[in-house]
Amino acid sequence: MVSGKAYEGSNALLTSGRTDFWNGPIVDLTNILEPNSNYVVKAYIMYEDGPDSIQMDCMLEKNESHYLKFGSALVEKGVWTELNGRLIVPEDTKTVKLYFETNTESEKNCVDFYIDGVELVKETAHAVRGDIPSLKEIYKDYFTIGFATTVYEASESRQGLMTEQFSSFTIGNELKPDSLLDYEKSISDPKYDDNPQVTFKNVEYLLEFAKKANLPLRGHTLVWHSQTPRWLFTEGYSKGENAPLVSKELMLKRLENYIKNVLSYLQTNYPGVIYCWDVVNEAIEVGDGEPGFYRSKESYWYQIIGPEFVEKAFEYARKYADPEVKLFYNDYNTEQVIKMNAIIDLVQDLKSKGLIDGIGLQSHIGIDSPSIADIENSIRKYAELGLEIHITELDMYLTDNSEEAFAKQASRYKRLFLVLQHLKKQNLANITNVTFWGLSDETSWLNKPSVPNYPLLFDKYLIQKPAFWGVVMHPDIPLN
Ligand code: 9MR
Repeated sequence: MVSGKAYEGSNALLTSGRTDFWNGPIVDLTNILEPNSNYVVKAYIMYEDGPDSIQMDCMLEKNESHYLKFGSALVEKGVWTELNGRLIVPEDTKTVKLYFETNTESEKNCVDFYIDGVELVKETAHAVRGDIPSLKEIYKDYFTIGFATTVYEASESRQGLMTEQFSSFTIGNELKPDSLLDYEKSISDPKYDDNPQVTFKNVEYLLEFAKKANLPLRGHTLVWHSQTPRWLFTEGYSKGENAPLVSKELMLKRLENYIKNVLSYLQTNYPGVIYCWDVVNEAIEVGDGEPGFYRSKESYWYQIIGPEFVEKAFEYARKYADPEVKLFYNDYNTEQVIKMNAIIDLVQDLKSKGLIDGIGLQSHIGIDSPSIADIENSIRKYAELGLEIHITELDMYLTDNSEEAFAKQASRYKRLFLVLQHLKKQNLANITNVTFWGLSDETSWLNKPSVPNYPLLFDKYLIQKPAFWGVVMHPDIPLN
């Protein structure tokens, strides 16, 4: 142990006098680590003399004779670097020791190095997901089950779970205007002034995945006040902070051409992949105090076109969408009575004009509210309009990861799914899809490094949580 060198505190462990690459401090953990359990090991490593960088490995010595590498990192000279790994202690383990080594056998890389901040944490998750029931199978007679994913979350290692469990999906970000709009091309020629240009480079990977996996896609979203750059609304597509907004007439042309460009590309290149669209998202905001409770403050659509932008968006979507594509209005807090009534008025009008097929209820709910009874009553109300109902962005805000909190979440999910199934079974609401807003807690929009959140069915290792067993209505999950 030396002082004056440390990642944290004032001391670190110095390893010197090494004569081979595998020489390193070793700790006997035979009586500490339990076979078949999962552990996360973390340490910080630093060295001062030698090559510019070296690879360091976390190693396990089992039964005095087997060596298992379970984590590694490239460490740069002079920089404290985190080395971490996950390990499962094999069942036949009699003795187990942990050590760190350098990994450049050929060069007999025997640099001195410092170790600090070592942590060994047992994980409560199971080692493997095991044979679990499939959500899409369980609910196949009632509704399809979806999940949202962004491109970053859809790595190949996660795609197995996605296709085993789900029968539809939504792209979390990459089909939104800020992802599709092509600024350079739009400003490249004045002829595009009423015709915003689009590019699909950010979303191509997910469209290919949808096609390959044969997973129907909910299109999300064409017209929204958020994730839409201001330049779409300004004269000459100017990015100037105070650039003037265009006229209503020009904005309607931009709206029509945007919808046309997006739909025609997708329908030509990925025919049949997108089976429905959230044409307009979140147009109601009671707090803005407008007649009809339209969102005005944050919405350039409303500020330029007025309430008519909603109907126009649906009119254009109907005009350019393939005939079998279903058109939805999507919103959150749909159980709140004033908001619900405003949504019903808006949607009723669209329905009378034949412009809409369904309502999307986002359903970002909490662990206590809204009550399941309020959710049920609101769905019954929306259902009276005779439109399809999708639960489009379901998650359950929960910052407590205690066993009790997870059990409560599981019960609430179970109760909710009992209600959804009942409403469909009894023909009380034509619920045709239920989509979770994300696959795992770790990548949920609610999860922040400073305040972790646990709103979904799978944990960060993609292992099912009690909430999953609630949704599959396992008899061991009580109904509170
Ligand atoms: O999940 C999306 C997140 O990655 C984005 O940062 C966020 C930005 O607004 O949008 C999230 O998705 C939203 C969805 O598009 C509309 N309803 C609310 C969702 C959560 O914010």
